[in-house]
Amino acid sequence: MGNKTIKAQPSTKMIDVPASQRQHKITQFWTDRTQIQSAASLSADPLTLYYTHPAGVWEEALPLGNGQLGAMVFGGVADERVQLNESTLWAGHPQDPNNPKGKMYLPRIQQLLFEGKNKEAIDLADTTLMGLPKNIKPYQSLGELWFDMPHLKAEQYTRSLDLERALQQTSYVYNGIKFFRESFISAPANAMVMHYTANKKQALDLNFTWKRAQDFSCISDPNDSTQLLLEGQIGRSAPAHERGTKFAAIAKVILKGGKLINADGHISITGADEITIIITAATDYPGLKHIAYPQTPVDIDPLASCRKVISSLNKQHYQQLKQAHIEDYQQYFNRVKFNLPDPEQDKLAKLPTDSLIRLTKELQKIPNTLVNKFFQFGRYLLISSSRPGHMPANLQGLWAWQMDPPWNADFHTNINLQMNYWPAEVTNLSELHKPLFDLTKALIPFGERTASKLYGAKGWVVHHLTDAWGYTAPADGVQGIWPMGSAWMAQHPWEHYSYTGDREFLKVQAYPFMKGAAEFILDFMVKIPQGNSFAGYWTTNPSHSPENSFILPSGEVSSFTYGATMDTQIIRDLLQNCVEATKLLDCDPEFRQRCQAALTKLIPTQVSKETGRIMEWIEDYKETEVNHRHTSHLFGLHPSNQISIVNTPELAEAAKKTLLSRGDHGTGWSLAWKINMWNRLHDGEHAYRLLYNLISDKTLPNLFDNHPPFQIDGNFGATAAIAEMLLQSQVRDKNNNYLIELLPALSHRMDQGSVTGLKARGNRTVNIQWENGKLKKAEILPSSNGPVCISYAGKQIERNGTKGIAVLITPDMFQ
Ligand code: FUC
Repeated sequence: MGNKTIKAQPSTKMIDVPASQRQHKITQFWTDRTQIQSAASLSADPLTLYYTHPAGVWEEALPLGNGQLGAMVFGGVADERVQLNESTLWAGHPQDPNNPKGKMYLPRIQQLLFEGKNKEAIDLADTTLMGLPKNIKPYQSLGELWFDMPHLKAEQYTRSLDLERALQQTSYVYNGIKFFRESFISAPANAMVMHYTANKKQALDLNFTWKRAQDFSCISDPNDSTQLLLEGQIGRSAPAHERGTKFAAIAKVILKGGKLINADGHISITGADEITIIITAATDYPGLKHIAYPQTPVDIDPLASCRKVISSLNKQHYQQLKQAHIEDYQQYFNRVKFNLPDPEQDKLAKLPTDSLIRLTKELQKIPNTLVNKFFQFGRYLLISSSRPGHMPANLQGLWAWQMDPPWNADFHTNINLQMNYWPAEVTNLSELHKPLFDLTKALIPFGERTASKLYGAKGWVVHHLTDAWGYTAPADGVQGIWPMGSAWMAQHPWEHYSYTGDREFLKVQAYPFMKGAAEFILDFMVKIPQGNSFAGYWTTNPSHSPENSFILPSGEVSSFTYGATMDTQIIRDLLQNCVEATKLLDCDPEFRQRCQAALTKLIPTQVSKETGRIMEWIEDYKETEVNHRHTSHLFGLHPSNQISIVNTPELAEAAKKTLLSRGDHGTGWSLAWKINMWNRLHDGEHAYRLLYNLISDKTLPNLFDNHPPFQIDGNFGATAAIAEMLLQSQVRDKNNNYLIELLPALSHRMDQGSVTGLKARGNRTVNIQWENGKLKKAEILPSSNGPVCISYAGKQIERNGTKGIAVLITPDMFQ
């Protein structure tokens, strides 16, 4: 313990350690050696995930998080594994990946596409528009804590995740002694806390160490024998210019009774009554506010940041830390209560969560108790992965165990990142939307450089993905030339304003983001030449309907084109929102006129004469994959509101045909999107069928969405969809007031229930109760005086709302 020579290494500022202490790589297959002999009888807590055995693989472990730190707890007995993340631990650095040839060759590429010479256009675009480099670097796991205890047999085992208090618990009996472990990640403490107890004194023996796959050291802290340090730097053995983010973590032990030995990067505890382990982590990532190209060197010492956190917590007792964590978490979680009563609640609530998922298939319906859990789990994940001041939720929220997670666990902006935030407003977690706006703000200078260098355009652009370092150029392959990411991202601050009515936010953040995105679009769009369909209209060129391809009349397969339907729908949404924002803020009349003029030049959403479906491209091409996972050309149905059964019934009918032909299967997120779309068509039965497919087929044992592999967007998209089965507010009435639609897409499978605390646009809080598939009662709490317009079962009513006084709604009002 602490008897090694420690000297500072000037180049990396990290503690130098002998090779023996660096041997904690995750190389061997992990398994818990314990034989589980019996499971505990489970308490019937409806909002808890239960299991009767430890996680065998990561996808069975249970997530904890506070927006900065994340952990996956396996619940092992003899061998426990806790995999950790820090949300800023990204490989890479800011760069200028914009292809210098872009602007020069753009007109030629556009001409080739207008002439139908797609193949030539692809070849030219591949060498002149693609980012240099065209791939981004990944988000990485921070490291893992591996524990062992001498308990090779366990009885009455259970592990759980309590969604109401954000606590993970593991308990079992060994040798007649009951052992109990509880963990959480606290936002106020900025730390994970693990607490070990037993119902007998001196019963706790525990060893643990830090592990990682690469680029790290595990060190017994020379300054504090109760601490084990993890230190590293991405690519630390690479040449200096290739080294990346530095990181550090501390695991600190606080003992009641017992002895502790800390040596060679291992802590061993014997005979303790109680063990508390406090874990914190930090990196030298400068923060979204400070990324810039070229990057100014940062001087952040991650280990010093960790030491500061630990010393600030030193004096707090476990119960105090726990209490503060629960209070902080519940300020968000408790805002919405949702209950679908389950006639078999007593029986089903006692089933482990993985069995409940399996039962779904057997029953051919989702047990209500599982719908309740699944809905609140989505909210739990957003509270745990997206907190103001931290990074937005990435493709895996903030949980990833690999050094190279699927799709780099990046921010995909052609559906996935946006989907992560669909539940933020309607499920009353509005503040948690803010990390997305911080990312947006950070991207603007990078996106302006890309707009100018590639397209000679003003404003800012983002293509189909981005990272923590402001990557805005086209990435991956030619399918990455999709300059619509910024325009879609700009929908989110507008939605935040629509729900909250926060004018200051509209003025200071939303509108500047939207205006910049629209300025790019207005410069980027070109006039369609004579000889082509819609000659004289304005359109995007080049363009893609994300990731789908089509067959040209010549038989050639392509995905590259001009004027894909989705582009026009995104642009219409953005320009209309900009027009409205300039009116609300009484500003920029000239810009408003430009937007209005452009709106009259946009190609209308077209219906195929042949199939009756919404056309995905400007020509009625046949798609190569009828069941393609993206339903991009229905952006107008959801998340936009250009297609609705009230205002555009013919388009709604065409959208329905489109959804039917796309089918009822797909990746997790694809299903979640389609559920939202069926909701907008007020088809609760179809929406429920897809929710069933999602939960029975695309949900992992820990309730994570299974793309496959795990991708978190499906959780978020489905949570938003369950809320929109009960409440929608995107449609306006004739006076431009948001219409509060009660129970617009209720399936007979959910024919009884209640929800409180959902949000409708215009900052209204909505509580609804229903019985036998019909509205029983609703309360709408307005945040300002004025008309409140409500629709139910196809009928509309209007009431005068008074700020802070609930408007009571009963079904007889709609007769
Ligand atoms: C989009 C999808 C894929 C995947 C990836 C991260 O490109 O088409 O299915 O979700 O994002």
